Amino acid sequence: EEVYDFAAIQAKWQPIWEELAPFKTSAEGDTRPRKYVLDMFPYPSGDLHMGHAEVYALGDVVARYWRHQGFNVLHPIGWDSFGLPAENAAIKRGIDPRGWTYDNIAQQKKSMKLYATSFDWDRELHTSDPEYYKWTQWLFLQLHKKGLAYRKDSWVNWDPIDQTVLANEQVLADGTSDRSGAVVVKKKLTQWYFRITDYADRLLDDLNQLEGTWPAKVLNMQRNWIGRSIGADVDFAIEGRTERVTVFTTRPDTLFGATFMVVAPDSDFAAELVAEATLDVQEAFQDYLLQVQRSTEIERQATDRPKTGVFLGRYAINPVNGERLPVWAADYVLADYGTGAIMAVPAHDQRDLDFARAFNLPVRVVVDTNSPATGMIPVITQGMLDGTEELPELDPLSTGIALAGEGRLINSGPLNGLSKITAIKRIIEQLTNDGLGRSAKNYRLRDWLVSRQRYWGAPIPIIHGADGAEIPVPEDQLPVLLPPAEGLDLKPRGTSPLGGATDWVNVPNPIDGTPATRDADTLDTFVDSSWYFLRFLNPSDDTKAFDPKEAEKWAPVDQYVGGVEHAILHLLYARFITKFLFDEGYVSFTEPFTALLNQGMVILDGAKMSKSRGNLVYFTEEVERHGVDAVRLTMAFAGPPEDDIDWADVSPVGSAKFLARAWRVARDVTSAPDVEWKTGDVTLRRVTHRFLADAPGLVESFKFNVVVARLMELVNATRKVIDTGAGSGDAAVREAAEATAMALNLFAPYAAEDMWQHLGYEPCIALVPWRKAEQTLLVQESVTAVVQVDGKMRTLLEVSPKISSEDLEKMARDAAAVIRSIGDREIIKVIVRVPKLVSFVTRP
Ligand code: ANZ
Repeated sequence: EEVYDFAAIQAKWQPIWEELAPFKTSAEGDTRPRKYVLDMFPYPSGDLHMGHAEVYALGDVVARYWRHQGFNVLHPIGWDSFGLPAENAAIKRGIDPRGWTYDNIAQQKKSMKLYATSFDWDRELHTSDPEYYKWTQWLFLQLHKKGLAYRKDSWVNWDPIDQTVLANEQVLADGTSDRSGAVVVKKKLTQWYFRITDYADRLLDDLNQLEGTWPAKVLNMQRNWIGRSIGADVDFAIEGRTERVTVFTTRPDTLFGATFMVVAPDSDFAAELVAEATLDVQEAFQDYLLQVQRSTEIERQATDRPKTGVFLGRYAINPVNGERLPVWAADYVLADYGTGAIMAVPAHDQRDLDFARAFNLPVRVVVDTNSPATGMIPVITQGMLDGTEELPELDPLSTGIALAGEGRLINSGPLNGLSKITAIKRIIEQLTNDGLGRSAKNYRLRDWLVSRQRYWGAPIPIIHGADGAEIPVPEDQLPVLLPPAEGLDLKPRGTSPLGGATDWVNVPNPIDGTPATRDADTLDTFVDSSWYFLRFLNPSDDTKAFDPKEAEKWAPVDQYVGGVEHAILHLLYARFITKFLFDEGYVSFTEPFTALLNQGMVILDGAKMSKSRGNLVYFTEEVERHGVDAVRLTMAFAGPPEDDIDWADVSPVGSAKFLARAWRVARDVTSAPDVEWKTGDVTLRRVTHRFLADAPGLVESFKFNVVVARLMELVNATRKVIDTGAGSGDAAVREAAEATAMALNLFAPYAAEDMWQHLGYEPCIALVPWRKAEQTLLVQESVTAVVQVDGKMRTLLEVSPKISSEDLEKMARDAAAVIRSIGDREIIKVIVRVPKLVSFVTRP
């Protein structure tokens, strides 16, 4: 007897699929509804790993499912192939990053094809191909034209190991680089930025559109990252300075409680103020500044850190009461948030209070939070509530606890007696009228730093004139080709290696032909991936980045699938670029990914897999040992997709056994394809049709593991009929085997195709429409009837939904539990509601 041999089945079908190319997609002349299912594309750092095995298995369930449901499904793949790992590997081994990258791609592609993911390979793209990055450069130029790509000097996050700048998003919570692990330091450099902050409100507000189709966790992460604060800007005069200085506050109601001002030591404003100060102050300030520059932003924002600072010898004037406020420089105020200067209200802000206590500055309470209902009393006792016990002292100066709670305004002139919200409104009105302030918003989000001082990326298409002019490379001269790596020193040293490509760097000024130089930096790879989903629509078009007409047909992406590690960066950038393209009229939608599925990680023994831990499970080994289908099925069966999969807890061996069992069922079918279903075993038919009816909803809500479990039930039920029932010739056996093959195509495409062939059909099963469940077979075989005695439930009966009232009553009377509970009492009334209820009323 023939046995299930996954290797032989893989070897048999792979070339056939290659030839038939069943997943080649076109919108041309196809009237089916369309779906765009996209998996996050891989970074080719080596062969595929188990994380890839998971994401591409799950994404493929979705893509294959919608095809069965009659949709024209676009499911493309490409490579995110620029980036540092290639460059670092190249430096380490003295090879060309290009060669390293494309060798890895070849390997991954081979693995991906073996893995039988249903991609349209005709749309494959590589972000490191000139055909692709030409359009990344084009995108840069469009942003530049609109003033959304600009250069500025600023303090940037500097990775001293990789010798390159990092976006804020690439600095981890502990202040280290997410790439190299180095402690990130600050360095002042001229860098290119994208003005994503112009889009902050829309990036925040449009998240509401994604409620319900994106994981709540991701929506929250995006919201926090953008971090909108609503408040006011207030202008303070500075003694001895003509211009006022503006501070941002979320609590303008506390303006009367301001007792000093603090500026960021690394702000231009601090430098300006200190220039006029005494030499002693200047010296103290310079020492302090050096100390500050050694600390990370995270350290500076830590609340438990002792407060440090320097008095600058200058005074600000509170616009509402004319009070003189000493101006300090302290590192808890950040230069690039708000205006880099704050009014300090120590009574109501904890950091200001800590600072005031450290430097002996005055504290004035202006909000009376002294009421148990709203105050900040640590422990409220019953005595406090009924007034028999005195309220504890709430003086922040002695308790050290700022009064952040709600309450009525005091010590605040015209604001006295008002609630916080009314006071905020009132003071903003007053400041606005007096021209001394206005309502204001601030964001945690910073502009996106896009320039990198590294080789392996898309060159920035700008030429610098001798006069300092920034000249965009004319669009018809794109792409600006990356010069060959040969002969360049790629070792990181803080400036781009491209600077060493003399022939490449020195170019005539496109405007007047005078000597000029190319910008030698390259673009952050997140720029490459911010728009790739559009390039898939016509990846070989060399006349435009993407075709708006194709975008109209396919985009936005209906279902995006990928790891939660991209919850902030990549998604935020893609959302921003989409909004920009919308504003420019290139697309008609404002969100790129309508729905998002985040899969968990594949871990081993509870730990993340990594080379350094030495607990890697290798993709190729698993696939060789268990077969593609078993690995894919295991990924789907492991649990809800968003949970981590511990590879030590799952059983690819079990998956392979199940596949063999399913496959044998198809082998055993002896009836012909045109057999009359109706003649088949009704019990099995019911199981089949229940499965066909339930599976779509389960797949659409990503309960893949439940679908697999139900499929196992179906196979067992089929086996039972073959072995102990009507036998392999029964029509229901064929019907069940066909349904099994069809559903297995979502998870185990090789086994499914082979079964399909054994069942007498031509390839490809992936293109066969989903069988519709027959309503008449969905009627439940049994229902549960409740039997009550004197209102108490005594037993449950499994009965036919068509049972007669008499039969049901008889069954109930005969039930042991009922007999016992009635005893020798008299039944005076019986209520029967078929098929659900029998209720006896008795009397002694
Ligand atoms: C006075 C005040 C009184 C404040 C009070 C708070 C409470 P979020 O919510 O994060 O936006 N602030 C403003 N700019 C700052 C900077 N560059 N570095 C550090 N802190 C800064 O916080 C806004 C509040 O943080 C502002 O409101 C300001 O302190 C401070 F009872 O102003 B507040």
